[in-house]
Amino acid sequence: MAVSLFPSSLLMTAFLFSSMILFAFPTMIESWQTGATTTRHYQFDIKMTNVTRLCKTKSIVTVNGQFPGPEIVVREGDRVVVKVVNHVPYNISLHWHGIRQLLSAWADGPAYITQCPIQSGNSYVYNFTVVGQRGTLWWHAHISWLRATLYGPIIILPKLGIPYPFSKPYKEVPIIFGEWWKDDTEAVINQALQTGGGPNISDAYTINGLPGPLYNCSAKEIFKIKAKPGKTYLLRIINAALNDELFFSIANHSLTIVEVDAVYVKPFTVNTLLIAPGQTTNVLLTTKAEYPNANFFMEARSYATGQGTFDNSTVAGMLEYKNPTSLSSSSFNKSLPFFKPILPALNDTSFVTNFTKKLRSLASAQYPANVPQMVDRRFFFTVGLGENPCPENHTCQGPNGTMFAASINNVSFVMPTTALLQSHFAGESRSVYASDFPIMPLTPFNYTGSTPPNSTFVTNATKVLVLPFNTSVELVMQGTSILGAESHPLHLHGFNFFVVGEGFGNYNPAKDPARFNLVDPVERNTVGVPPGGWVAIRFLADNPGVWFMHCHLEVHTSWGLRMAWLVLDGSLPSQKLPPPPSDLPKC
Ligand SMILES: *[C@@H]1O[C@H](CO)[C@@H](O)[C@H](O)[C@H]1NC(C)=O
Ligand SMILES: *[C@@H]1O[C@H](CO)[C@@H](O)[C@H](O)[C@H]1NC(C)=O
Ligand SMILES: *[C@@H]1O[C@H](CO)[C@@H](O)[C@H](O)[C@H]1NC(C)=O
Ligand SMILES: *[C@@H]1O[C@H](CO)[C@@H](O)[C@H](O)[C@H]1NC(C)=O
Ligand SMILES: *[C@@H]1O[C@H](CO)[C@@H](O)[C@H](O)[C@H]1NC(C)=O
Ligand SMILES: *[C@@H]1O[C@H](CO)[C@@H](O)[C@H](O)[C@H]1NC(C)=O
Ligand SMILES: *[C@@H]1O[C@H](CO)[C@@H](O)[C@H](O)[C@H]1NC(C)=O
Ligand SMILES: *[C@@H]1O[C@H](CO)[C@@H](O)[C@H](O)[C@H]1NC(C)=O
Ligand SMILES: *[C@@H]1O[C@H](CO)[C@@H](O)[C@H](O)[C@H]1NC(C)=O
Ligand SMILES: *[C@@H]1O[C@H](CO)[C@@H](O)[C@H](O)[C@H]1NC(C)=O
Ligand SMILES: *[C@@H]1O[C@H](CO)[C@@H](O)[C@H](O)[C@H]1NC(C)=O
Ligand SMILES: *[C@@H]1O[C@H](CO)[C@@H](O)[C@H](O)[C@H]1NC(C)=O
Ligand SMILES: [Cu+2]
Repeated sequence: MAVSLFPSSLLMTAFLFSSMILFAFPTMIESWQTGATTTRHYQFDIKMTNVTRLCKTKSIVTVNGQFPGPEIVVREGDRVVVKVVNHVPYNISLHWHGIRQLLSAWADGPAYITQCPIQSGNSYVYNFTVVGQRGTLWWHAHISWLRATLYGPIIILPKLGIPYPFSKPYKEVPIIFGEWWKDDTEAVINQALQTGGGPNISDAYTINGLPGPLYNCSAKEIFKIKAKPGKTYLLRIINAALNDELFFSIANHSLTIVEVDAVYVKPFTVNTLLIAPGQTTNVLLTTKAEYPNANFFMEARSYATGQGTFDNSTVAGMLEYKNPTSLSSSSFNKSLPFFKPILPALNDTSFVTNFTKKLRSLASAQYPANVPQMVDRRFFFTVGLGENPCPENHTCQGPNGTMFAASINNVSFVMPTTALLQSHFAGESRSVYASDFPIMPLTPFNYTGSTPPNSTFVTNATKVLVLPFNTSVELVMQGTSILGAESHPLHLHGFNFFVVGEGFGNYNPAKDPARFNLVDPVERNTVGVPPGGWVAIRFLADNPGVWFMHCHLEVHTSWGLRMAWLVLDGSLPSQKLPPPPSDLPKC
C-alpha cells in the first residue's frame, strides 16, 4: 500500500496536547441470571447536553449526557431491558438496529411504524431478546433526524464458552462514525422539506464523536488506539452518519473483515473498506511485529454518487505505537513521522463493487447460510429520487423549481399520525394505511436510461405490503436515474436478508437469476443498491409485525424512500405477535 509522509509540522505540535478520549462507559445498572439467560438492564435518560466541537459549543440531545451514547453489551441469548425516559422537548423513539426482534415488534422503535413516540416527560421500556446473532449492531433514535446525536454500539458476545471463528483478539475497540453539524439538524431537515431543496451538509465526520486534526480547531479532539506491537485488535466499526457512506483505511495496515451486520463472513483482507449508514463491520487489525518509528493515521471520508453537494471532508484518528521503554514516557516522540492512508476517489464505484463482491457468508456447519432456495413471492421495487410540484405561489429550491421527493415504485411514503402496528393490532387500520403497495412499477420505463420517464412526479401514500407468515420473499431493488444515478443503502427492519445478486443497468429477469449466489451470499440488514444498478435479496418472513424498510441516507428517507411490510401471524401460538406492553406510548 502506498503511503506518504504527513507533511504538517503544525499538526504535530497540536498532537503534543492531544489526549486519548475514552469511549463511553457502559451504563448497565444491573443484571441477573434467570435460568439459562441473563437480563441486561439499562436506563437511558434522554437529556440535553452541551458539547464543544470545532470550537463551538452546542446543546445536543444525548443519552445520559454521553456523546456518542452508551454501549449495550450482551451475550447471544440475553434479554435486554432498556428504560428510556424522555427529559427533552422533542418526541423520541429508539431503534435497536439489526436486532431481529422475534415476536417483539413492539420494541423495534421506528416512530409511527411500530410505536408512537415517547413524548416529553414520558418513558417506555424496550424489552427484547437477542436470538441467533453475535457481533456488532447499534442503537439510534428513529424519529426525524435526531439520530444525528442519539446513537451508540450494541456489542453481542458469543454465548459463554463459544469462541469466535477466528483467533481471539487481544483487545476489542468500537469505532463509530458520525457527523458533526454546527447547524441544528432538526432545523436543517425542516427547512429542506419546506423549500424542497437539498438540505445543508455536515461540517465534519467523527470517530467516536471526535472530528480529529484535519479540521480547524479540532486537533485535541482525536480518537486514538494505543497499539502494542504484534497484537490482534478487533475493531467493531459502525457507520452512524446521517447521509454518507464512508471509506475507511489505516495507513500501512491491512484490515481483515470477519463479520458484517452481526453475521460472520469468510475472512478477507483489504487496505480500505466501505461502510454505508446502518451497516456494521468487524475487522481484525494486526499490529506491526516491532515498535515502528512512526504513527499511523486512520481516516474516513465519503463515497458519494449523488448530484448535490456533500460533506467531502476527512476525519482522522490515530494508531499510536507508544513504546513504554522510550525516553519520553508521558507523550510519544513528536519527531516520529506520521503516515496517512490513501483513500479511493470520492466517487470510486469500481472500488465499491469490487469490495462488496468479496463479502460472503461464512456458511460453515456451525454458522450455516440458510438461504431460501424456493421463493413464494417475487417483488420488483424501483428506488430513487423524484419530484413533487411546487405549491402554488411558493418558490421551491428543488430541481427546476420543483421539490425533491423520493419513492419506492413511485410511492413516496407518507408517515401516518398514529403507529401502523398499533392500528393493525387493534383492527383499526382502515383510515391509517392501505394494503395495496405496488409489487412492481405501475409504469415501467428505462430505469437507468438517460431519458427520464414521462412524469418525474411521485405519488404520496401510506401503503403496506402484506405477507402471510413464513412467506419466502425475493425482492429486486432497482435504482433509478431520474435525478441522477445514486447509491441507496436500503435497510430492512425485523429480518436479515441474503444478497443473492447485484448488477448495473436494468435487472433482466430472464438472464440475471441464473447468476444468483444461493450458496454463500452475504447475510445482512442493510445493503447498498448500486448507482444505476440493482440488487436482489431473499428473506423468510418468519416474524409477525409491521417492518419498516427504508433508505438509510436520512435525507432520502425524509423525502419518502420508505415503505412497510406487514407480516401476518402464523397459526401456532409461537407464531403470533403478543399484545403490546402496557406502557406503549400513545399518539
Ligand atoms: C449549556 O450552555 C448554555 C449557554 O452557555 C447554558 O445556558 C446552559 O445552561 C447549558 N446547559 C447545560 C445542560 O449545561
Ligand atoms: C420483559 O418481557 C418478559 C417476557 O415477556 C417479561 O417476562 C418481563 O417481565 C419483561 N420485563 C419488563 C421489565 O418489562
Ligand atoms: C443552512 O446553511 C445556510 C448557509 O450556511 C444557512 O444560512 C442556514 O441558516 C442553514 N440552515 C439551517 C436550518 O441551519
Ligand atoms: C469539497 O467541496 C467544496 C465545495 O463544497 C469544494 O470547494 C472543494 O474543492 C471540495 N474538496 C474536495 C477535496 O473535493
Ligand atoms: C469522479 O470524479 C472525477 C473528479 O471529479 C471525475 O473526473 C470522474 O469523471 C468521476 N467519475 C465518475 C465515475 O463519475
Ligand atoms: C476492480 O476489479 C477489476 C477487476 O478485477 C479491476 O480491473 C479494477 O481495477 C478494480 N477496481 C478498483 C478500483 O480496484
Ligand atoms: C396566489 O397568488 C395569486 C395572486 O396574488 C392569488 O390570487 C391566489 O389566490 C394565490 N393562491 C393561493 C393558493 O394562495
Ligand atoms: C429541467 O427542465 C429542463 C427543460 O425542461 C429539462 O430538460 C430537464 O431534464 C429538467 N431537469 C430536471 C432535473 O427535471
Ligand atoms: C436504457 O437506456 C440505456 C442508456 O440510455 C440504453 O443503453 C439501453 O439500451 C436502454 N434500454 C432499453 C431497454 O431501452
Ligand atoms: C410517454 O409519452 C409518449 C409521448 O407522449 C407516449 O407515446 C408514451 O406512451 C408515454 N409512455 C408512457 C409509459 O406513458
Ligand atoms: C405530496 O406531498 C407533498 C408534500 O406534502 C406535496 O407537496 C405534494 O403536492 C403531494 N403530491 C401529490 C401528488 O399530492
Ligand atoms: C409528538 O408526538 C405527538 C404524538 O404523535 C404529536 O401529537 C405531537 O405533535 C408531536 N410533537 C412534536 C413537537 O412533533
Ligand atoms: Cu437513498
